[in-house]
Amino acid sequence: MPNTPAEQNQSPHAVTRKRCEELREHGHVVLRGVFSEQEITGYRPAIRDYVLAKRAHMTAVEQQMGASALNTVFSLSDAPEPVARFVTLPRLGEIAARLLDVTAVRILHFCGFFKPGGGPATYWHQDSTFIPLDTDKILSVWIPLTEVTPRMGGLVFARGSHRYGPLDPGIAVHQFPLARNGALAVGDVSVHLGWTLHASQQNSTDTMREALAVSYYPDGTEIAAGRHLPFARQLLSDYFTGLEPGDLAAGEANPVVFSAAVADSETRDRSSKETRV
Ligand SMILES: O=C(O)CCC(=O)C(=O)O
Repeated sequence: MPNTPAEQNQSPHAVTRKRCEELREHGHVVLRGVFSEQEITGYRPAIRDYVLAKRAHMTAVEQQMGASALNTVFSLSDAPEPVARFVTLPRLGEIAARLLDVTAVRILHFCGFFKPGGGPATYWHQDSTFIPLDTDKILSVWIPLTEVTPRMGGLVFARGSHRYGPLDPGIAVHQFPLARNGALAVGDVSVHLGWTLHASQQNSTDTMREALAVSYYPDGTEIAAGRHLPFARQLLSDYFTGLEPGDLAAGEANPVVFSAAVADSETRDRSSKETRV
């Protein structure tokens, strides 16, 4: 997927060692200023049109909540070019790789979470319960397309819950301190791990809360056996078509979006060209 040289060369300055430790300890972290306001504003119309078209396939209840487990497939194969370019940005991939402490990541999937004004809370869940991959290293970057104020249905996390694998949400939600993101400015992102128990709050404003989440896993991960929840089955058929448990999760819908080896060799090429000039 072509990215402009400026986008490829952006360094994920927001990922400091402190932020990595925070993610490891809490299971979620906010990164400020990953994008400029101008960048998000530039991508927003294309993302918005795409997500709104996908919303038409949701039930009325799902539309109100701003999420669907089964009725919407977001795919690089039908995403318009600016949307595909945004979700495959190496900058986001590098953030995911650094936070997961791996050398290369693939996109798992991406999803629009548009919660209209008055929309209800989204139920507590752990993303990894729905993901048919043999790894605990799943990470989602939740990217607001507009400012999100605390009353607009921000994410809320059961802090530290990622350390315990699958949990019963109804019980576990009372066993961990709850942490809310608070206000996010345009350009900030919220990151959580696959096992972090989380929900989103009611949108008690009259403004649509617009967000896009992109999820990643380490290159080299295999398809897992034995997790058969409906959403996991849908992920298998829509995103890992034809792959079986034990196969490398490396289909066309899941490109490598960041590889440290490729980034290093590009940096070497650039500096040798500069030396020659
Ligand atoms: O944005 C929301 O309302 C829910 C998002 C979510 O559950 C996720 O990003 O995993």
